[in-house]
Order: sequence, then C-alpha cells, then structure tokens
Amino acid sequence: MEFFENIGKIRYEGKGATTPFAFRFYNPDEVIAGKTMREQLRFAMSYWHTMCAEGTDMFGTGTIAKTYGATDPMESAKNKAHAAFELMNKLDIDYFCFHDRDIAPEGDTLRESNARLDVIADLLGELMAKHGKKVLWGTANCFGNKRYMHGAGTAPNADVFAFAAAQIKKAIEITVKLGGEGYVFWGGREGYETLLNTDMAREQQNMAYLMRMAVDYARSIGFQGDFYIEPKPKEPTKHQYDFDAATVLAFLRKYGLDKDFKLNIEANHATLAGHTFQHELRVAADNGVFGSIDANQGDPALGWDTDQFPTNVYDTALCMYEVLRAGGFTHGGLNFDAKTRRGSNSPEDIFLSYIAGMDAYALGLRVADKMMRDGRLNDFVKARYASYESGIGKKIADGTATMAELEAYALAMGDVSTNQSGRQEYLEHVLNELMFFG
Ligand code: XUL
Ligand code: CO
Repeated sequence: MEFFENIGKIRYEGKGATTPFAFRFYNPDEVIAGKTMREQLRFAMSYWHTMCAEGTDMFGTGTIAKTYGATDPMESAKNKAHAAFELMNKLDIDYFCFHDRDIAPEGDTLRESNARLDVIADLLGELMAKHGKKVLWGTANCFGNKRYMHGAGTAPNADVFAFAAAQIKKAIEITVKLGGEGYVFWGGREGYETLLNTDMAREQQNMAYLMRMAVDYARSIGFQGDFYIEPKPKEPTKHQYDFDAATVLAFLRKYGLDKDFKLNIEANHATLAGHTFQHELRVAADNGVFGSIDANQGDPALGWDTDQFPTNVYDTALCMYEVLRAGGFTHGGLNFDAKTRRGSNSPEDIFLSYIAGMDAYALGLRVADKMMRDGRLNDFVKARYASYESGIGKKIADGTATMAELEAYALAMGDVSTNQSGRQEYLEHVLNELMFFG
C-alpha cells in the first residue's frame, strides 16, 4: 500500500530542476569537506511531527489527518510505520528519531503500552533492515500524559518518578534493539512554575539520579551510542531546568554526568533562550559535548517554539561552520524537529518542507566549506589574538603571569597604545561574498 502515491522519489536535479519535487542543492553523493553530503549531514526524520502531528493548536483542531487509513490505533501505528519508510525512501533520508509514544499508542497500563511497543518495534526493525534505514536517536515521551503534569524525573510524587523510570527503561531497550546511535533526554516538564511550591534542589538531584540510572542500565545492555540532553529555556514549563547549553553543563558537572552526556542543540530552543543557534553550538563544542542537532527555526517575531522547517541559509551556514569546526558529526546528525505550518496541510507540503530544509542545510554545508577553505574568517580571529602568542601575552596564555608582573608591565606602558578594529561589518560582508559569489 502506497500512502503518498502522487509523489515519486526526490532526486538531485541541481540548477536545471524544473519541478519543486527535486533537490537543487542536496546532492547526497557529492563530496564536500572530505565526506559525501549524506555523511556530513546525516539527515533524520522526526517521527512525531512528520508522522503524528496533525496541525492542532490551542485554538483549533487538526488540519491534516495522520491516521493512515485505519481507525484502530494499533492498525494506524502499523500503517504509520509503513508510511514513514515510504517517506524516508522518497526523500532519501537515512535516519529517524522517535519518542516511544509516537511509534505506538499508549495503553491503559504500562504493561499494555510496553507490549504495543514491542509489536511496533519488531515491525520497525523489519522495515529498517529492508530499506536500510537507521535510528539516530530514541527518547521517551514523559510529558504528554496527565500523570506528568508536575514533571517526570522532577515530579514531587515518587510514584510518578518510578513510572517515568520504567517508561525510560523500556524506551532505552527499544532504542538499543533498533541499533539507535543516540538516546535523548529533553526535559519535557522538568521545570517549575513557581518556587512557592517547588523544592528545586531535590527535583534536580532526582533528575540527575534518573539519568545516572538510565546511563548505567543502557551500558549494561550494550548501548554504545551517545546520550544527549536537549536544552530548552521554557515551554511547557515557565522555567525549564535545562535552560541552555551552559546551564546543562553546570548540571552535568555538579552531578558527575559530564562524561556520559553530550548535547542535542535545537535551533529554536537556542533563540528562545536569547542566544543564537551558533552560540549554543559553540558552547557545546568548546566544552567537548557537541553531539547532535535538532534542525528547525523559530520566528523572531514570536516568543515560542514554532518548530519551523529551516530555510534561513545564514543560520544553516553558521551551524554547519560550527559542525565542520568541531570535526563533523560522530553519532549525531540533523534531525528535522520541524513541522509544516497549520495552513500547509497537504501531504505534498510535508515533502516540500523537507526538500526546503534539506536544501537549506545542503547550501549551508556548501557555504561553510567555503568559509573553512577561504580561511579569511579563521585567519582574522587568529590574528586578533596574536598578542597572546609571545611576550606578556604568552605568559598569560600559559598561566605563568602574576598580578605583580602584570602591574609592572602596565605601569611601564603608561596606557594601552593600540587596539585593533574588530571589523565586524567587513567580516559580515565576507560572509555575504562567500554565500553569493561562485
Ligand atoms: C520539544 C522538543 C522535543 C525533543 C524530543 O521542544 O524539541 O521534540 O526534541 O523530545
Ligand atoms: Co527537539
């Protein structure tokens, strides 16, 4: 059974493409910066937005049906799995990411939910083997059900904590069984609304313990991939504990989890935190925890997580510049945690959105590669800090200068005689040149 019968395989047609159902910039087998584009970009489909989300918002019901021709929830889940592989095949996407509840509907009891998961995981395993697709990462949805209204790992109720642990254990087992390369913790409702009812220290300590147990359990059953925390500052709670990359780093270090976790940086979460996407990626890379990326974009005029498909090439170029600087992905990749707008409600829109996002990242990779090879940006930064390569600067860099020595140096100087321009506008212009010439 075909679910998207009007749409054929999307291929690279380059500049001469005459149909919107073609890649203009993503040429999977072309080598850029030493690897094929397919290997550099490691695109993944998000099961939740793509296969499940129907375009609902708090003002209205869905605009696009995602039942895949079935009324029974398990039949629908099976059809959904088949549809997912058709979509990945047609879009030439190698990976997918999922929450437990995206792939199989929750049952009345945990036992029933787990049994349903087993059925669908077996089917996914068969389809993966048949079509050569892989799991980039799995995760547990510990935020949708009403039992998690006060959080999961940070719930004030120990029974909720226990339920969440059991749910995560199963999600890890499924992820491992499917050969997943990563496992994500996004703290869905791990945060608070008011400190008048919240013991923040206890909640964070409990969360760290849950993560410790999860890591140890996963390793004990043979998981060799990466664990990620996905920072987000707010939504659904007012104050999410995993606010941004720096906050997550402090948490990981406090609880001795920093060797076990990397970060999954999401573009729209970065901007919600008041940062640029590039900033969050740099913080992760500079601290040795760059892992994976949720590729989407927000709307600068809106203050929430709009999860739009990424089309802004400045952002994708600066993102891929960070990825290349970090040496590329290892287990991570670019997961399109993105959904079509509520008004883009046809199956064609899903394909056109992925094409737009994949082409935007392909362009980003092409520009980033030019930025690296051109070298002007890197050389400029290097020259800007040249004073730390010799003399007093080298002593500072080596950590051998003393306060008294620096005082003597400053007194002898009288005042700083030169301070070089930062040339911001020129560098932005260089970026434009690299983007739009050749
Ligand atoms: C929510 C979000 C999640 C995570 C996985 O904002 O980004 O979909 O990526 O739970
Ligand atoms: Co995300």
